[in-house]
Amino acid sequence: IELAKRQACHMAVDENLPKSAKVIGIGSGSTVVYVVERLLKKPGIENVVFLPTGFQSKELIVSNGLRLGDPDCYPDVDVAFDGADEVDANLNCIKGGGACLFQEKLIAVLTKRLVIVADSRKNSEKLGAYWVKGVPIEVVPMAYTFVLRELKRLGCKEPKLRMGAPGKAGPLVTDNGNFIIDANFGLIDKPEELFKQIKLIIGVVEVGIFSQMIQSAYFGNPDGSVTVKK
Ligand code: DER
Repeated sequence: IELAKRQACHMAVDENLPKSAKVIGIGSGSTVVYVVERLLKKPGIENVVFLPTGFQSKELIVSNGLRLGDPDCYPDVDVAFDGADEVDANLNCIKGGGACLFQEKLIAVLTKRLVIVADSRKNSEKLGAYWVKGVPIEVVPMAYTFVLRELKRLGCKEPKLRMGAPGKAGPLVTDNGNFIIDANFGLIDKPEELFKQIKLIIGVVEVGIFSQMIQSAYFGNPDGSVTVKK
């Protein structure tokens, strides 16, 4: 799987890094590490500013000696590379498996081009087919009970508050100080519509459905080949 991820990331960088790139967004998760690995080999990369999508992403930038920026100072991103939990036939994505979906979506709306990198497990026809943990939803802590109730009203049988990792009693807390609810809606025929319905629930900060935001997706296959969706 790691070789597959690496192949996908190297091709994604080689095919999508504009020569004039000044600001690059770096996503979260285990796959995007190989994007940074490739970028480090590009001449002039020391002059590029990198925007993170969360604490882990920031650490990845800083630990590789790359220049760190933030959206306040660098609101125009030339290209962003990020992982995903599932990508359907129309380049809609479920994101948020790593609980970084809010900052990921902020970078997604700031960038001219958003490129997804993943292994073949994420390459799907319809959202919900592979990623069965549910749509990740970032919520304001004091509203989570209300949001759980509204998600049931929308048809989710058992929305779940995401609990912290072992050694952390209580729910996971995001980089922004919020909770995550995972809501399984089964196969998602109309991602854009579901996104809008969830987003309107009071207390919802952001929804891990990225609809019509991705320009291309690179999937590493076990045989070392790469499938590209555009
Ligand atoms: O949370 C996210 O959307 C991340 O991009 C993440 O889920 C991708 O993780 P992976 O690259 O480790 O599969």
